[in-house]
Amino acid sequence: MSRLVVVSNRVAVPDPTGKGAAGGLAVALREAFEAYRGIWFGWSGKVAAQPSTQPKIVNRERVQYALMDLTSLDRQEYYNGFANRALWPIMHYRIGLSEFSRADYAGYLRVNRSFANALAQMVQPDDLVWVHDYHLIPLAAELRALGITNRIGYFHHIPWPAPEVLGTLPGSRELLRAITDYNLIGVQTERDADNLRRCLVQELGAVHRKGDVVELGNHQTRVKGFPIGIDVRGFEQAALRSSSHRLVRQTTAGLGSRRLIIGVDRLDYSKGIPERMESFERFLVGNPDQRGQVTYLQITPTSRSEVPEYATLSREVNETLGRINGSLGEPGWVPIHYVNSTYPRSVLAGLHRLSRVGLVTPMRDGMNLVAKEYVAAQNPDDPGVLVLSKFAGAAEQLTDALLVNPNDKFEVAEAIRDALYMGRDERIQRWTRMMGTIRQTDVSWWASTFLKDLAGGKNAGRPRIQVGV
Ligand code: GDG
Repeated sequence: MSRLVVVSNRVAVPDPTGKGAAGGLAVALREAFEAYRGIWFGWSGKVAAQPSTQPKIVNRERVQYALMDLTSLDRQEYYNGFANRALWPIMHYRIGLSEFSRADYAGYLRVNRSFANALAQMVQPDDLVWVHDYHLIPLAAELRALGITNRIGYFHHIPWPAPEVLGTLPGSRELLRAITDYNLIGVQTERDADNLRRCLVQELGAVHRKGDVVELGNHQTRVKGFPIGIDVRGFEQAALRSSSHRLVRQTTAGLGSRRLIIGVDRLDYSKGIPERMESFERFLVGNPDQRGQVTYLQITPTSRSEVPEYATLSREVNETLGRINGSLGEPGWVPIHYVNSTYPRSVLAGLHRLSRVGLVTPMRDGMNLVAKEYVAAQNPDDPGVLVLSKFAGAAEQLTDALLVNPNDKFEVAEAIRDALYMGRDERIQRWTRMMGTIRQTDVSWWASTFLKDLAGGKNAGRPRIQVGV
């Protein structure tokens, strides 16, 4: 049977006690390793004086974790630089925030090449290789240059923008050429798939054949939507058990008769946190009877703090928060509670279940797992209402949420009001339909669908056109 070789920027090695907060991708890929033996290869998260030429191996059950150290220059150029300051903003349609530097781009290519050199020595002829996310777009091209002919798949977790947007990034044509070295490219939504196919056609002169097939010169690749899911049962159970958790009990007691509105997001400008706070402000201004009746809790672990745009965002959020709480708060009532800590998954699930409204209003998002987690955590007899940005990938599936344009504060404020006033029957109907979708397309469905497609695809090796195809 084929082995599975997963490659991602960071590798989640389980701690030996089996505890530890597992992120979405870690859960997804561990499920994939239930069906396959294999290797998980990537950055250890450590910085060393010399870059690794060979990975450090950690064996845990069926999986071999292969960990590469980076130098601080690698981290600066590849990770903080090209991946997070140039690619991330462009992919989220924020051309003005994208900081391109030739040195960073060279560092990005250098790390991809050094990963490929180390990985090529470990890959066996029948292995299925599955590469994750925007840090590693050129990896397949580097592996092909070393003679690796295995099936290689890529999953892009963040949005893929329209050609007019991607085209503003220097080096984007080279990235597009490199991405065609994958046999199968997975994106979150049909909109992303359409954008990527249009990029390949418009920028490289590729031809879009039937369905998901794109042909460039003498080879073909496939671009297809595979909406990522969550561990639905795990989240449901965590939410059910959570009421006894100290933090959840304290929050319940502190709320009294007030209703809770919740937001959970990494501190990232794509998530629309200051914009969301201003929408909540608009709601309070337009509905003075609701002052003192609702509390908005925003949980926001800090992220990428070495990237300057994130420090700016942090200041902006704090200023917005201070202004709103200062102008609308009253003795005994703070409208917005803002916390930067990271909570265990069980606590998050419990807080979601307590909340009458889940506010998920990113300016752009690949999928947004929090939207699905909010739905999964609800009490089926008295579920809360999801207010969801139409620019989150999740909006393609969760059409029973209250869909909003996060740029329109009046529209979001109105949706908050509608959510708070929605009757129980309608809440149950909407929730039941969303939960059905979430269950059908959970995380194991996602991983197994992608891998089946990659393993069963016609064109093995460098995706060349086969005679007669
Ligand atoms: C990228 C794409 C795509 C958050 N705070 C805490 C915590 N979290 C967890 C959430 C959720 C995860 O982090 C965040 O996932 P998202 O999907 O919302 O967003 P990104 O981190 O930007 O992820 C995104 C995703 O990849 C998967 O493909 O959906 O579009 O941008 O699971 O619950 N978890 C814990 N404590 C916290 O305080 N334990």
